[in-house]
Amino acid sequence: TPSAAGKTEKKKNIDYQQVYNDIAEMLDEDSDYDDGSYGPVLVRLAWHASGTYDKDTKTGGSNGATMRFAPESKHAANNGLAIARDLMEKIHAKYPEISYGDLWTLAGVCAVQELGGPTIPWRAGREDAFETSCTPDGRLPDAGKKEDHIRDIFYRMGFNDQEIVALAGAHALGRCHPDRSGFEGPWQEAPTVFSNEYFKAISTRKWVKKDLKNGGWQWVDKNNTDVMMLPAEIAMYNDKEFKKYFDLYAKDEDKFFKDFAAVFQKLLELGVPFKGDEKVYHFKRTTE
Ligand code: DDH
Repeated sequence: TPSAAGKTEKKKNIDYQQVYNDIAEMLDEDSDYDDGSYGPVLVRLAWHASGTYDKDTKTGGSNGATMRFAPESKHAANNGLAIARDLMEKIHAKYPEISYGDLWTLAGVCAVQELGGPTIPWRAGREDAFETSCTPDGRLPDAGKKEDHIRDIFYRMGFNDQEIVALAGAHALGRCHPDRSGFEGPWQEAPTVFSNEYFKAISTRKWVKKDLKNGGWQWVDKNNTDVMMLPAEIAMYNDKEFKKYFDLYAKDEDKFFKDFAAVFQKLLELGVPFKGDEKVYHFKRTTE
């Protein structure tokens, strides 16, 4: 059960590295799930919990973890994320003091790092809210729309063009599911490895339109029609301002890792009321 909103928080005594380790252990516990890792869907949970932020009204974001409640849990953009939230309930049962916002963002950090991505600095400080703080539908990007819509959505959070492209590199991970978004397939052939392969794929392959059974369409690689791009992504790639960053990250993985670490931390911290004295964690990978 969610903890009460607004209660004065005592200093919590949680071993966050241990929480990280427990989540890491969970990532590949079911080899039949998708490509064998829960990592990608946990990254998506962290992102959808955070990406509702509106900088003008200072509403939404990972503070509050309002996706626990309807109507936010039922927003079409959040289809399939019950899987990730249910996984996190098991961790929460072991660490009842942790807020859901802290837990979900920590899980996103853990998944990125364990799948080979950069170290993402992380701080605790989110507090659970009630369902009255649920955000309105429509704050997350619509994959069927074009680059102007994507700019509207991410500028509202406070990101610039380069940050938007760096964030999109998370699509190296995971896949689209017909029963969640209506799209189908991974963005490239190694969806459980965090890399700059997404940028290499979008910038070097020949993308052709494919009609889907549900009446929609997506782009597929002419030479491997199992891999895909969303309509919004090719629209972004064809935008001059966005394109230069796609090409930059395709050529320079170190630069992508560095920029992604900074912008993913920024995303996960949007709207979080830090007091300023929080410890900054750099979690150790389980392989370290
Ligand atoms: Fe995404 N994403 N995303 N995405 N996303 C989907 C899956 C995943 C868009 C649309 C979709 C980000 C940005 C965008 C991840 C991370 C991030 C799916 C498929 C759609 C559709 C869902 C499904 O069917 O299961 C669009 C549009 C954008 C945009 O920027 C224009 C960002 C910023 C992130 C991030 O994490 C920083 C991940 C990971 C997945 C794979 C999930 C899975 O289960 O696998």
